[in-house]
Amino acid sequence: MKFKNNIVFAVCCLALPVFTVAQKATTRKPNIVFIYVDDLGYGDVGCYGAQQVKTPNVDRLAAGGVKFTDAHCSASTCTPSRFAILTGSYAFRNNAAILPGDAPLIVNPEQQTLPGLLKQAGYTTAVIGKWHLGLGTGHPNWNDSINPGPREVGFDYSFIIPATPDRVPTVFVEDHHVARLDRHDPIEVNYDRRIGNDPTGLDDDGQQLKMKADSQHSGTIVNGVSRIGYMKGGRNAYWKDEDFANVLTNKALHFIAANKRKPFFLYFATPNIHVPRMPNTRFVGATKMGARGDAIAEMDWITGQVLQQLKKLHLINNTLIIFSSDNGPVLDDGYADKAEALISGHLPAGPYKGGKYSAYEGGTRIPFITYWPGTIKPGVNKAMISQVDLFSSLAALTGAKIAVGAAPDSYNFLPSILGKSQQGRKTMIEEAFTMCYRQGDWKYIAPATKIPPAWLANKRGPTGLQSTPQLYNLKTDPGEQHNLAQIFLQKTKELAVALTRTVNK
Ligand code: NG6
Ligand code: CA
Repeated sequence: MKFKNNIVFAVCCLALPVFTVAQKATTRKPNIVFIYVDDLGYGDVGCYGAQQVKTPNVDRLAAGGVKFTDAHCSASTCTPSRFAILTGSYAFRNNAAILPGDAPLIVNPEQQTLPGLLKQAGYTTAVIGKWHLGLGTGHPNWNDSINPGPREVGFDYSFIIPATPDRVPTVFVEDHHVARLDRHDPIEVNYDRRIGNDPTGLDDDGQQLKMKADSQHSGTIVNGVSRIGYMKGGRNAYWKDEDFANVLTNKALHFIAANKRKPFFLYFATPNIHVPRMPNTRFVGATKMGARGDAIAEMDWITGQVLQQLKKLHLINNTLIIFSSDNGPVLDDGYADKAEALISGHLPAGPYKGGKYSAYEGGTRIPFITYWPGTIKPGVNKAMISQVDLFSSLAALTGAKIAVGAAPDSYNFLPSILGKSQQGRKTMIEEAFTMCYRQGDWKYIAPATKIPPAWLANKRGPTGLQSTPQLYNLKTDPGEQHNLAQIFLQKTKELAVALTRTVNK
């Protein structure tokens, strides 16, 4: 009997290491690729109703994955939405608003972040593309080591557009340094006054500009485009807008290949389709909608490149792809690129009202698709979720531990993300230049109390800013046409109180 037991024991011992290795191979943590598009509206891709632009790659993700119909970025502008994803907290908790190109980092390196959390769980992490969360502690010295930045908040590698494509400095920052900077031609940036001798949009004699711009976008001209802000020097480091897709996609594909043997998190924040819209010549004329439509076609190509790379490296069945946008659509965002004139019936926000900057649904209801062949059950999901929930959901996916007090606004909706549930939020905040509060199909828009930036008046879409409360029932009125605040006084009051309670939580 004793002998027999010993044999069993020996066999177990021998078998154990093999079993562990085999199990490890099959339970390897999934890679996570987050494709975060800029200013892409709910109706801007085929799978959400677009007809004038073809998006076969994004449509492929939707057909084989989960297409959410009530998913939201946390705000109707970029910086707040990105802040919420990386921190799991709504941006108002940090007063985060659209940042100039020389602003300090607004994510506290001491706090737990999404990339930091994934790093703890064994992931190699990278951000490639638009950052727009500030760099350094004051105004960065672009000629020196630039920190804190993405590296200090949890990214092992970063190759970024510091703010937006329409803002100076028009250079990429790789880890802590401006890429390709010639030390003999130092960069200087100023957001208050003109510096250097380069022409600005206001000097333009009709010869230098590829596109005319409004007065806010009439700072220093780089690559035939006048920007917000002024800069001098750093010529060797200037980006070429038409090469964004090639340069950034190459970086992303390279990162995937270099990390194919261990779990990675790639936050791929393409600047498409933000202004100035300057797709590569390969995409010019891809649609009849001009630069905006062509930039969407280019964005679809980018998505296809990522998909192909994951397939080629046999990573596709072990990678969760999340595809989304940072705010709703805008046609005229300061440059004369004919986006409005050539719209020809296309509905960038689909059936929803408003778009970028707006408190209406078009501001934050965006495409949101999750894709993971073999694991995700394809379908359409009506759950109400917010991108702020990615923090807790990805922690659940990877077994990472959320620190006490971190990610206060983030909830775990992993089962919905994996297509196994239709469970979403019961309530949600949407941030614009005012605050909105969803409770199921009810939507309350608080009266605007802060004075919005003057340029907002030039945007033609409805902002949703009113001096009195608004209440809509999105089930019967998805286009937010009938303000019910004066009819359902009790409901309006209830939601106003609930919003205040969440804000003060
Ligand atoms: C606005 C800019 C706009 C764009 C936006 C940020 C003006 C008049 N407009 O302030 O062009 O840069 O900020 O876009 O300055 S976002 O997608 O990054 O939020
Ligand atoms: Ca944006």
